[in-house]
Amino acid sequence: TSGQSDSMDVQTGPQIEDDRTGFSIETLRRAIADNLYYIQGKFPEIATQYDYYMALAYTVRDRILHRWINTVKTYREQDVKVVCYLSAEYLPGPHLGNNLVNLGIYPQVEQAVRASGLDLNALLAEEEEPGLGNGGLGRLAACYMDSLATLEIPAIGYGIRYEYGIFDQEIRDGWQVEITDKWLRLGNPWEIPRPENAVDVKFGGYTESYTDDQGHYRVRWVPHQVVKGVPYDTPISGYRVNTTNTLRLWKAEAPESFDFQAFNLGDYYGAVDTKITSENLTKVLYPNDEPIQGKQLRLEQQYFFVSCSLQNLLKIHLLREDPLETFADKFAIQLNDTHPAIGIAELMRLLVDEYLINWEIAWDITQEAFAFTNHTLLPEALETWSLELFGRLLPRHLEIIYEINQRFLDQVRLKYLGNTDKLAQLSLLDERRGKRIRMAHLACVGSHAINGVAALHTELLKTGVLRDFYELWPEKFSNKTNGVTPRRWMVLINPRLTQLISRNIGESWIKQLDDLRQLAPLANDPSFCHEWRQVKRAVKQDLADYIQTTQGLTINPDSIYDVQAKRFHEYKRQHLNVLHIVTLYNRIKHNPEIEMTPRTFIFGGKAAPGYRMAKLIIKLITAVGDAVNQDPDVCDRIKIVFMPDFNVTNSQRIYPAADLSEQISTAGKEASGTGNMKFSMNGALTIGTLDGANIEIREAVGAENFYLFGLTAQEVADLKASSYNPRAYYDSNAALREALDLISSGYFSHGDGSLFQPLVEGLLHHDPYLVLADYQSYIDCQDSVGQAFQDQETWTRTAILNVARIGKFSSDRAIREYCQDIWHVDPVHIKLEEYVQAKA
Ligand code: T68
Repeated sequence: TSGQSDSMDVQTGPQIEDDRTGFSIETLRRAIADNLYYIQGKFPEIATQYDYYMALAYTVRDRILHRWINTVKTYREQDVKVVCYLSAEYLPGPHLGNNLVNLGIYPQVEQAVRASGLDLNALLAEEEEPGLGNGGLGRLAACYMDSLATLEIPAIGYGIRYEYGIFDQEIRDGWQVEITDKWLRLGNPWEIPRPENAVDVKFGGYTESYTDDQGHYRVRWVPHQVVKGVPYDTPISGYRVNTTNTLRLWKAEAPESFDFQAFNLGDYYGAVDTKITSENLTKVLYPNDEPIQGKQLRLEQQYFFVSCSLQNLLKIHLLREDPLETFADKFAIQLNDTHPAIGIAELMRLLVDEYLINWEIAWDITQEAFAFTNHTLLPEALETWSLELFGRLLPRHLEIIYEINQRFLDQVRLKYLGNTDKLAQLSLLDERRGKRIRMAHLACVGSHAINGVAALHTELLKTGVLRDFYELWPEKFSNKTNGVTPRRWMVLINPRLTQLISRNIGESWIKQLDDLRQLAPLANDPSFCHEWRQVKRAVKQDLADYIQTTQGLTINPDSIYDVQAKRFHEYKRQHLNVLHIVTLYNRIKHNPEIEMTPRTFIFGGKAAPGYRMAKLIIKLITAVGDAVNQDPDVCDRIKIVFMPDFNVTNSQRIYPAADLSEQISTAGKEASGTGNMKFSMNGALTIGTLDGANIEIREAVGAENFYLFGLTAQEVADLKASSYNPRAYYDSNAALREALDLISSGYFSHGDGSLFQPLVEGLLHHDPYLVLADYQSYIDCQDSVGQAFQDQETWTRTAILNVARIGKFSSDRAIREYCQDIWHVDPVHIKLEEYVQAKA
C-alpha cells in the first residue's frame, strides 16, 4: 500500500481508486461489469435489466459498506449514546436512487451506466420497494432514519422483516383487488443477514417462583415455545456524510434446539411443523384500519421484535463493558406508537428476572430510556389486549404489568384521595370492556417523554385521550411536529425543480431547508417565475405520459392537477372530493357551455382489505370516472384518474406534478399528515381544513397562500355534541342534494341504485365525519381555486412562496427537536480510513 494515511472525503471520493470504493466513472463502470460477472453470474449478451440493476446495486452497496463499517467501528470505540427507534413498520422506498443522492455520485453513475449501454432510469425502475408499512407512520420512521444519519446521530432502527409487505393494489372492474407482495422473490441486495446475532424469544407457558443462592425471591418463566429471531441489516446512508446507520429487521425462525426434542422422539414431521409455525410469525404485515383486538399473531409480532431488539441492546451494552445501571445513558428508545409498548414490560423482565437488578433501579432505567410518540386520536385505533390472550401468550409480562400498575395506582391514590374515578381512568387495565390492557397507558407510565405529531394533535391529546396523564405529569408532554426528508421528497423525485432552485440559491437548502427562504424575493422575478412554470409544466407532462402509457388515458397538462393521494379512510373524506366532482359535472350537464377551469382529479391510495366503506369509495371514484371521462358534454373540462397501487415508488411520480394538494380531513382527526408537506415542497398549493400539520403549514406559508375551508376542531366537537343532523344540509342545499341523488340513482352504476346506497345512506343518517356540514364551504373554496388558477402569474408566485416557506417541515428539524428535548444525544463525526488500511 501507499502508506499514506489520507482520509476519504465524501465530497470528492477516495484518493485511491479501488474498485470497491472508487467514485470515478471508469471505476464505477468496471465495478458494474465485475459484479454482473461475479455476483449475477451473467455475461452481457444474456443479462437482463434486473441483472444490471443488481450489479449496480452491489456496486453502490460496496461504497456504502465501507462507510457503514467505519460508522459501526466508531460507535463501538467511542462509547456514544445511541437512538433506538422501535417501529413495527418502515417504508423506506427504493434504496438505490436515494443512496446515489446521499453519496453524491448520481451524475457519475448515470454516465458509468450509459458507458455500459444502459439507462439509469430503467435500472432504478427494476427495484422492488420494501412495503413494510401501511402509510404515514411507517414512512415517518423512514424519513427519521434518513435525517438521523444525515445529522450524524448514532441510531439503530429496529423492526420486523415481513416476508409479505403491504399488499399490491390492482383495480378490476373499478374495485380494489389485493395481491400478495412478494418483495423478496428476486433477492434483496440491500440487506445482510446476521445469523450469528440471532436471539431466542419465549412464548406461552407459565411462571414459577424460586429462592436464589442469596435467599432472594425470584421468578422464572417456563415457556411453552421458543422462536429464534435472526437480524437482517440494511445500511441507511446520510446525505453527503460518512455516517451510515443500521436498520435491523428481525425474521422469525425455529430454533435448532427446539425441534431437536421432536427429532429424538422420531417426530420428524412434527419438527418441520414447528419450523413452519415459527416462521409464520413474520410472514405478513397487518393492514391498519381493521380491528386487530384479539389477533394473537399481531401481539406475537409486536413482542417478538421488541424482545429481539432489547436483548440485542443489552448485549451491545454489556459488550461495551458498561454497567447495567448506565443503560439509559447509552440508549434512548423511542416507541413509534403503542405497537412496541410491550417493550416497557420486557425491559423490566430482562433487568429483574435475567439480570437480577432490583425493581426500583430497573424501573428508573426503564422510564429514563423510553419515550412514546402517539399517532392517532381515533378512539377505535387505541390498542388494547384482552387479559386472557395476553396472559396466555406472555404470562410473566402480565405479572409485571400488574406490579407496574399497582405501584402506579398507589401513587395516584396519594394524589387523588378517594377519587376512584381517577383510578379507573388511569389504570393500565380497562375493567369496563371485559378486562383489557391499555397499551397507551403502559407507554405513558413507562416513558419519561410523551409527544404528539403536530401542535393541534398534541393539544387534543392533552385535553382528550391522555388528559388524565397530562394532569398528572404535564412535564412529560411535548409536541414534535412531523417532517419529511427533502433528499427523497425533493432532490431525488424532482431533479428539475432541484436544479432550478440550486442554480439560484446554491445547494445549502438540501441540508438546511430553511435556506429555501432565499427563494422568496425571486417570486417577484418574472424570468425566474417563467422558468418555474416551465419546470412544473415539464413535470406535469411526465405524469401525463406515464398515465397515457399505463392506462391509455389522455390528460391535459394545462389543466389543474388536483390530487388526493393517501390511505382511504372516511375521516380523510375522499368522498367529499367526489361530491365536488359530481357538483361540477352537474353544472356542466345543466349548462354545457359553462366556463370552467379544466381539472384533472387524480386519486391514489389503498383501502384496508376489510374496510368495506373505504373500498366502496374507491369504486365510486372509478365509477364516476368511467361516466365523466367518456361524456362528450364534459369536453375534457373534467378528467378523473385513479392511480393504482399507491406506494413510495408510485407516489414519487405524483407529488412533483400536483398543482393542488387535497388535505380535507375532518378537523381533529388527522394527527399530522405528511403528504401535505411533500406536496407543498414541490410547489403545490393546499386546499385544506384546520387539521393536523395543515394548521402549521398555513401559518408558515401565509394564510393568503393557502385555501382554507371547513369547520374547526372545536366547531366539529360542538356540532357533534349538539346532535348533528346531516339531513338538514341535504334538504336545504340543492346542489348537494342533486349530487347525492345522482349517485344513489344508479347513474354511475349502470342503473344499480343499490350499489352506493350504504355510502349515501351513511352520509344522510350518520355522517360521523361531517362531510355534509363542510360541503358548501369546500365547494366555495374550490370555486376560488378554479378562479385563481386562471391567473398563472399569481398562482406561480404563490407556489414559489409555499416552497420558500416550507423549511420547517424538514424531518431534520423534527429530529433535532427529538435529540435536544427527548433523547439528549449528540452528533458523532465519522472519518473514513482508506479501505486498503481498514481491510488489513
Ligand atoms: C399516521 N398514522 C397518522 N398509522 O394518521 C398521520 N396505525 O396523521 C400521521 O402523519 C402519521 O401517522 C405519522 O405521524 C398511521 O399511519 C398506521 O399506519 C397504523 C399502522 C398500524 C396500526 C395503526
